Amino acid sequence: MKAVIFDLDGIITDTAKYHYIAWKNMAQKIGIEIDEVFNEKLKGISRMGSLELILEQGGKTGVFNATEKDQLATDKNAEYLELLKELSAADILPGIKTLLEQLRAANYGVALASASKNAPQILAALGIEEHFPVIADPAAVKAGKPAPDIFLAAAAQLGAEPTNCIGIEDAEAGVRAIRAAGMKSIAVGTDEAIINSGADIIVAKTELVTIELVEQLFGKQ
Ligand code: B16
Ligand code: MG
Repeated sequence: MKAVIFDLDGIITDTAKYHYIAWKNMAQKIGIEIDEVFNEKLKGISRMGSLELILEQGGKTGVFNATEKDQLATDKNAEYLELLKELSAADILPGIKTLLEQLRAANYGVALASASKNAPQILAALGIEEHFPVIADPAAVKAGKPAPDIFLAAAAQLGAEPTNCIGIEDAEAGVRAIRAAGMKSIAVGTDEAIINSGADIIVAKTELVTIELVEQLFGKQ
């Protein structure tokens, strides 16, 4: 089976802006300032991994114990979920709904490989959960992106060989994960990290990820 494995944040919808608001507010409460440039580093990184990067940024690594860190992450997630209440089908990034429909019509396997523990709720809010028979569970894999685990888990659940899979990502850590999984990669974005990510195909925007592009990449095998 040939399959396409999607990242969520930055590919299907843009939740990065909500993550940013929630992390910024949490960081401020403990005396740390973060900006949008720093926020790029959090893309694709797990919740606790993101918190550690923020603490490091503020010179506060090791200041909080495990219980306190859990509380900080929980508070951030509560605000994030509050911000997500407004999410609807209008927030699906351009071209993605059409791509999902075309992939289904052409019998491609489709799965989600997101670091987000909120992914099932987000897909439901967008009204596209029916397109994702497989949602790899980030809590069930050993290592987060840039390790290949989440993409390999998605392929295994689909019953697809990694070499028959294309991964689509907007984060450098995500592209590294796809490449480490031995899959073909499509990267979306214009920042330097993405341009230099080594992805097989790099496009500027989600609407440029078409079924023709997917077929072209499979044809290269
Ligand atoms: P949650 P992706 C990632 O999603 C986000 O890019 C990253 O910023 C976030 O920290 C991570 O999900 C965990 O999200 O707190 O909802 O579990 O890009 O892998 O779809
Ligand atoms: Mg992403």
